[in-house]
Order: sequence, then C-alpha cells, then structure tokens
Amino acid sequence: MDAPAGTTLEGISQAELRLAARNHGLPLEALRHPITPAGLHYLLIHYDIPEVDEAAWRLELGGAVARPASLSLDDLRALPAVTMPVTLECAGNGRALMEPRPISQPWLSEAVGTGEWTGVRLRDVLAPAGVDGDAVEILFTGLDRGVEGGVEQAYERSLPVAEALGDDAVLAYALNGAPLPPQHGFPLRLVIAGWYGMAHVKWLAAITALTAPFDGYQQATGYRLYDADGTPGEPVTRIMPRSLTVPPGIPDFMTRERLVDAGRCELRGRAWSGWAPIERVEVSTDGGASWADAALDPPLGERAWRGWSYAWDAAPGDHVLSSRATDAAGNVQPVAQSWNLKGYANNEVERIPVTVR
Ligand SMILES: Nc1nc2c(c(=O)[nH]1)N[C@H]1C(S)=C(S)[C@@H](COP(=O)(O)O)O[C@H]1N2
Ligand SMILES: [Mo]
Repeated sequence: MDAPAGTTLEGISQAELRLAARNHGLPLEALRHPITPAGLHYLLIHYDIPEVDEAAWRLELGGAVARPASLSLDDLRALPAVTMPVTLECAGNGRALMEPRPISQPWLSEAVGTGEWTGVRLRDVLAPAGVDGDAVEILFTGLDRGVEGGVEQAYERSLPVAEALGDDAVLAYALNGAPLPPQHGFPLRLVIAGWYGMAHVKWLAAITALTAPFDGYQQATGYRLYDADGTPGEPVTRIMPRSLTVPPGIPDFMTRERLVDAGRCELRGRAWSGWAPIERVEVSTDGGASWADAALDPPLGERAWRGWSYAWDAAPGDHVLSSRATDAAGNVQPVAQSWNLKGYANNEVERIPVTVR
C-alpha cells in the first residue's frame, strides 16, 4: 500500500515526537477524577505559549458592532460569572491509530480532559457592543503566532453568531477555581462546550464580528475532513461520542499492557459526546464479541463526561476490554474507524489488552 501525501506507514518521526513531548495527553488513570486536575488535563499548543503582561492586556472587541470596546480582565471579572464543567477533546485524538498515519500530533486516545471553567457568557460581552444585524460569524484571535501549511498566522477561528450567543459559549478566566495556567490560555480563552478543542481559542486578544464567513487557515484549510486525494470535505465541529476506561490492574512498563488479578474487578470509565447527553455505555471483555450494559453515574453537568462502571468477573487468561458510548442523538461509537487524511474525529472503541493471573 502507498501512503497518501501527508501520511506514513512508518514509525514515529522525531518531528512528531517533539510535538508529542510538548502536547501531553491525560494519563489515563486520571480518568478516575471527575474534574481533571489542571496539570493532568491534555494540552495542545500549535505554536508557542505567548508571554502576557496581565496589567497591559486588553480584549479588543470590534468589527461589525455598534460600540467597539477594549476590555481589561477586571472589566470582564465585574460581569456576572458562570462556572461549568466542560469536557474538551482534541479533534486529532486517535490519529496515531489510523493507518496510514496522518502526520501531525500523534495522539492515541488520551487527548481529553474535563475542567471546571469560570468566566462570563460571551453574549454578556457581545450584547453591550451591539452586534450588527448583518454579522454572520464571530472571530476569535489568539496572541500566539506561527507558520502552518506555509502560512504565517495568529491562531484564530470563528463561530456562527447563533453559537456565540448560546449558553455554551463562555469567555473563561479561571480553570478549577484558579486563574488560567499559561498553557491553557492565560488570561482569557473561549470555551464553546460540545465542540472539539480547536474551537476553544486560547490567549484571546480580539473578538471580531464578521459579515462574511471567516476563511483563515484554521477554518478553511485546517480542521476539515479530507479524502485521501486531498479533497476538503465537511468542517470538524462537535465532539463525536467516545468512552474510555480507567486502565485496570498494573501496567507493563514498555507496552503498558495490563496485569489483573482473577476475580471481581470493577471497571470504571467516562463517556462523552458533544451532540447530546450520554445515554448508554456498553462494555465488552472479549474483544467485541459480546457487549453488556454498564451502570451510569449521575451526570456531572450537561457538557461534561459521564462516569460509568461495570463489575467484571475476571477469569484467568488473555482478554481485550472495550467500552462503547451511545448518545441521546443516536450516535454510537464505531468498532472500526473510517479514515480521513488529517486524522480528525476518530472515535473508534478502545481496545485494552489485559492478562488475568
Ligand atoms: N490560541 C490558540 N488556541 C488554541 C490552540 C492554539 O494552538 N492556540 N489549540 C487549540 C486546540 S487544537 C485544542 S485541542 C485546544 C486544547 O486546549 P487545552 O490545551 O487547554 O487542552 O486548544 C485550542 N485553542
Ligand atoms: Mo486539537
């Protein structure tokens, strides 16, 4: 098989390894925390973490608005605050499991985390500015700059006006009750609950109302589902359902395969979807040959992952554990992933090899 341009059938390159060392994932055992401790939340930074002087920092609000504004962090903190648990997942999660492998940040399944984000509803900032009736999108521009696909750019992405005015759009200045850490967007980031990570623009510098759709790199070139021949398809938007398991037992150092004692083993995990609440989680302990329903924990919040548990009677021998999430919109995790050139929105079920002794 020939690998299409931009993919490989070979091992991980030093460039991919460099990205992987900067952009760490959630250690999967940290799935046991309902709210991910900030230092364990996954991280994805396209360029560099920008240097920010909090006293000098301003959010510039402009474009197609009646009253442009320049807001300090104190101006934002003076507005009514909201706090909500939100599960974030990188659109590239699962990329390195695809074959041929799309060349980018080589995630396996760990690019996820749930933070308790505090900030102001975006509409409470937009309303006083008076967004023009002919505005179609709101653009979010970060302070970070870099070169990608040969294009020098600030990291920026837009949202349709209706999404920007909805309950799910928050300008967050705190994570888990503390100011945003530098790596998560200090001093201010967008949280747009339910969408894949790329939409949650960090280190906000400007918010601009647009009267035509944004066609910048991260919207028109990045984050689209491409065919093997490079034809750009649909944009990536909301998070497809996925479920992961707290790895049971103890790991082998190199392979991280699990060793579990025979007998009753309580499997626990978390499942999420950006489309609708999680309605069902099933577990397989025989490599997907049969499935049984897991018990669901009470919901943590409308836009956060849902805990689940399953009592496994572990018999000696080799097993493959999987879990499969279904959301209330009827989306079910696939057992085998359909492939796309950039490796986005992979949500195939996890396979955990376990030896029971
Ligand atoms: N300004 C800016 N915002 C950004 C990014 C970035 O590189 N620059 N990365 C995006 C991507 S691809 C993801 S998955 C999330 C990751 O957020 P986290 O690092 O806080 O987990 O931030 C998004 N926001
Ligand atoms: Mo991402």
